Amino acid sequence: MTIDVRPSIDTLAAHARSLAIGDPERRSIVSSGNVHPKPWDGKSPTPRLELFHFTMSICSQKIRAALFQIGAPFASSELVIMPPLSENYSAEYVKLRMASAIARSRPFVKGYSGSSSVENEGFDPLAVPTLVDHKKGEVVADSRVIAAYLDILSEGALVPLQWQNRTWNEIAIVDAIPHAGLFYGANPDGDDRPEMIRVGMQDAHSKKIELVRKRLAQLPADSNLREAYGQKIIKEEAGREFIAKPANMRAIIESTYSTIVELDRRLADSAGEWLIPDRFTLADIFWGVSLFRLLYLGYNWMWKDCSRVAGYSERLFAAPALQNGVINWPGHPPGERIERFQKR
Ligand SMILES: N[C@@H](CCC(=O)N[C@@H](CS)C(=O)NCC(=O)O)C(=O)O
Repeated sequence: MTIDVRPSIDTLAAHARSLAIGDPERRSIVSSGNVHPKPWDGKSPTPRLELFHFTMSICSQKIRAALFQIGAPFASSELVIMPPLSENYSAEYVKLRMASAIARSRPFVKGYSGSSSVENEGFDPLAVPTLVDHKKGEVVADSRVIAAYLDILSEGALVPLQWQNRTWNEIAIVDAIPHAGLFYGANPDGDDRPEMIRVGMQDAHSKKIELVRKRLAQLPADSNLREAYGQKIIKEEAGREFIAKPANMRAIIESTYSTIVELDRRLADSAGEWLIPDRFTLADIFWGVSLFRLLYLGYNWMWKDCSRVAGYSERLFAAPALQNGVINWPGHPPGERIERFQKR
C-alpha cells in the first residue's frame, strides 16, 4: 500500500490564502450578487468556489464578471500582483497554481508577444487568476479554462449550445489581444494611459524580475518550483525588451486596431444587442472587459469610426456582470474616461 503524502487541495488553498495574502481585508465572500464582499476569516464555512485574483488583472476581471453572471457565490482571495508586493510570486500561491491540470499539460511561458494567451505564450505559473473548487478538489487556472469550467457548472449559462463555435472563437480573439503590452508599454506616438499607470509601469518589468529572483533564491535547491520561477524571469526579460522598442509597440497597437475594426464588421451581422444573436454570453463578457480596459488606457479612439463597437461598448459597460465584476469592483482606480460608468 502506498500512502499519498501530497497535501490536499484544501490545504494548498489554505496555505496560499493565509501566507500569500498580506492583508486579511483582501479575503472576503461574495454572495447574492453583492458587489461589496463581506470580510471572511479564511476559515469556515469555505464556499465551494474560491478565486485567487487581482482587481486590475484583466484575466481576473473576466472571471469575476462570469461569476456574477451565473450568480455563483465565491470566496474572494485577492492578491496584489504589482511590485513591491507581488504576492503572486509567493511559493504557497505558486504551489496551488501548479496543482491545476493546465500546469501539467502545457509548456511554461518562454517568451513575450504582448498578449498573455496560453496558446501563444505558454503557461505562466506565477500569474492570476486561479479558481479552486473545494467540493471537487480541483484547481483551475487560465481564464479561458476557468470560464469553460464555470459554464459547465452553470449548465451552459455562459455559452449557448447552438453557438459554441462562434462564442469560443470570439473568446480566442479577445485572449490574443496584446493587453499586457498595451498596459505596461507606452504608445510612442502619444501615451494616453492614466498617469498612475504611466508612472507605475516605469521599470515594472525590472522590479518584477528582481522580486522573482529573490523568491527563486529562497527556494530549496531541489524544489520543483525552480523551473517555474526561471521561466517567469525569461518571460519578464523578454517583456522588458519588447515594450522598449517603439516598432513593437506600434505593431501591437496596429494589430489591436485591426481587431476592433473586424469586430465592428462582425457586429453588423448580429441583429441583436449582443454579439451572439438573442443572448448575452461569455463572448460579451470577454469583449466587455477588453473594451473597458482599452477605454481606461485611452485607446478608445480605435472605435471612433466604428459606430457598432461604440454602441456595443456602451451596452456592455451597463451590463450587471461588467458593472459588478469589473467597473465597480472595489479598488478599480478612477479614470476620467471611465467615471461616467462607475457608481460613486
Ligand atoms: N492566460 C492567462 C494569463 C494570466 C496572466 O498573465 N495574468 C496576469 C494578470 S492579467 C498576471 O497575473 N500577471 C502578474 C505577473 O506577471 O507578475 C489567463 O488568461 O489567465
